[in-house]
Amino acid sequence: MALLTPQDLEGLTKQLEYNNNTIKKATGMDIADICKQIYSTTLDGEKVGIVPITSGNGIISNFSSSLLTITEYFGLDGDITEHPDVTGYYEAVSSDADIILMADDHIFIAHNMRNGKIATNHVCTGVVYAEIASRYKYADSKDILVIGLGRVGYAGAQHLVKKDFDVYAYDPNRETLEKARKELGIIPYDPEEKHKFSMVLEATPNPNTISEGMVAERCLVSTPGIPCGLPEDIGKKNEIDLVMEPLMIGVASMIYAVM
Ligand code: NAD
Ligand code: 2YH
Repeated sequence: MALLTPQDLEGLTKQLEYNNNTIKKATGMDIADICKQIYSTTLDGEKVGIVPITSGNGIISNFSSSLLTITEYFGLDGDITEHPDVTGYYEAVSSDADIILMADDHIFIAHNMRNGKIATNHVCTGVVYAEIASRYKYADSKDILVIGLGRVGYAGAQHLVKKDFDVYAYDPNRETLEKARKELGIIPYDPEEKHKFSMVLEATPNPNTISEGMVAERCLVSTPGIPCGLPEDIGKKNEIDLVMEPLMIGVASMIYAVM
């Protein structure tokens, strides 16, 4: 599983503001409005306990501070615990945190201590990036392409199927693709096909996953994938609207999900 690096998280607020502008232009809504629509919830200054976790590859130097920036950006009262791990968890619960955020190498969770709701980053990221793609103002049909059906892409594809979109999907892993066809009813997509999409959700850990034959003249690529799957020249040539940000959009989705 790909781990975030400190470099990914540099200039996070700028990245969020830039993406929020793109999202507004492309969908008419900002990220908070989109999250409110998905989960039918609102935020009200909740207290968020952020617990650094040392297991596996250990602490990412600016991960907890990035989560603090995000909670504050959305008007919440964030606090990083003094200690990591179980001691930090105890600290957060004892200091009456409403929501706890913590991540090891495998899973990143938000847990609402008041209502018991728990959400994972991979599902919430897939859902919110899918929702952004699905709200593209200039879409020419209900056809939408999902590239990559791993933990994030599968959740995104599932969300789009539930929303009644015509979901085409591609993953080089045949078993993964077949599983999504059987379980979700996605339409398997062959990258050699001449089918251009105006809405694309890309969720792979690889670059250059998007080729010219996949994207329409006016197109929104919504991608949490790191690195970005859209080659720069294709993006520029086709004036593609690109939403891509390494942490904040997914975390916003997690927080709204547990309210
Ligand atoms: P995963 O390993 O579970 O799934 C990745 C999938 O992509 C696999 O099924 C793989 O077969 C497929 N794939 C690889 N190359 C492909 C290609 N060329 N075309 C189509 N599919 C291809 O990974 P994941 O947990 O779903 O995460 C996906 C990406 O999203 C990673 O880069 C991860 O770091 C990133 N991520 C970003 C955020 C964020 O907030 N921006 C949050 C979570 C995950
Ligand atoms: O980056 C990760 C994993 N890829 C899981 C996230 C799912 N998208 N985890 C972050 C690890 C943080 C570290 N333990 C810390 O600093 O607390």
